[in-house]
Amino acid sequence: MLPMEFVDSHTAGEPTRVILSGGPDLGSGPLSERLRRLATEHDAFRSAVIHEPRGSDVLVGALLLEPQDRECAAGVIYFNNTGYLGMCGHGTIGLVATLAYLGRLGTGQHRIETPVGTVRATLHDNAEISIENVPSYRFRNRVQVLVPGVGAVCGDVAWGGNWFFLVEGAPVDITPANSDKLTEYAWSIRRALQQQKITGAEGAEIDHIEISEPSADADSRNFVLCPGKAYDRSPCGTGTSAKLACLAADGKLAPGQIWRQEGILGTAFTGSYRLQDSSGGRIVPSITGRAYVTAKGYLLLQPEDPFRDGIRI
Ligand code: PYC
Repeated sequence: MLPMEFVDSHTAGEPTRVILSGGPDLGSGPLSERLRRLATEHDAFRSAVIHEPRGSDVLVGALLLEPQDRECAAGVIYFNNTGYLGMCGHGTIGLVATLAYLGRLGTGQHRIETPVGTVRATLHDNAEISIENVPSYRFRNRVQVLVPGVGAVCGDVAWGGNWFFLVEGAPVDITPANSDKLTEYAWSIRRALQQQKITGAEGAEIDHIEISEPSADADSRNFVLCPGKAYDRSPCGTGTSAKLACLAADGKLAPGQIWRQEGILGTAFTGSYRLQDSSGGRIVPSITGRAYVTAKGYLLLQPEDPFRDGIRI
């Protein structure tokens, strides 16, 4: 494998590693087809980039690709310590900050192709970045799941580019000091959802758990557990989109109204939505945040390295 050129950034505390070159050849088909090829034929690439010793469980990777639609500024596939993400909000903000840092994007609006659809991103003069996410919606309302050792937990199932189970009310305050307890709580909900076969549309696995509580400094504070048991350091772009879809469905947030979503570190995204043209209850969420570039370099994969493809546990 060739050296892989990368840029690291963080968005509201959550890291993104953009692979600029040296990734596998996935052809030039639709992003969903290239994702299928990446997952089935080149999963060692994901593992080498994300797992120790080069990465960590909390890192989200972003493979930069030529878009199929030439109107788009870039194509991208996101991945993490356990697999692949349809879309990633903090990752898209990190991707735009990275491309701006490299001089490949200027201020203004850009389109980015992902495996679950095209998203719009705007780089503002003040370096903030807004993304207009894929259409989002609440799939099921007030679903009860019986969680062993906890009892009945009620939540909504919503799509924000990934599948979320959203619970109002946390068992302990949402602070970094409580991250272990929050992780165990959210993980037990995730397992119970699997066991009780509670899914998203068409049987899709709900692989993100979002716990919210009121906040003094924002409209809400959340803890989001990602598929590989790492928690999102940011307020989670797709999670905030799913939350906006639930608020819209409950009539608690009007189109255009601002929602400030804080994450576990106290960093915040600003969200709002418009109704999708042909509606059916779907909204188009906009999420605004800021990312900072932290590193640039090459990942090297020496053939004789026993951990060339990362340490898979
Ligand atoms: O910001 O959408 C997001 C996200 C998903 C997983 C981690 N971050």
